[in-house]
Amino acid sequence: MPGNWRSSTLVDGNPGTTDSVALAGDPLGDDDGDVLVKLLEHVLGTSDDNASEGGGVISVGVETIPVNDVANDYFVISF
Ligand SMILES: [Ca+2]
Ligand SMILES: [Ca+2]
Repeated sequence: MPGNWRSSTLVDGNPGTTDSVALAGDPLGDDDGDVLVKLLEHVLGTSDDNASEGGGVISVGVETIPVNDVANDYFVISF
């Protein structure tokens, strides 16, 4: 299978057409200022033109987590 193939988002696929949506603009930009970059908004299907969509979907932070009985600080991404 060629490396650029992917599964369709539609049941039974969409032969002869595409359902892909190209990302336009700076993938690291945040036009609506909701702290979610355009690339993540694209992946999540939210709008980078609307701060009420996407903000709060993903949060990042540092948490102290015990692993094998040793507690350390870890970078955590929650969604
Ligand atoms: Ca955004
Ligand atoms: Ca948004």
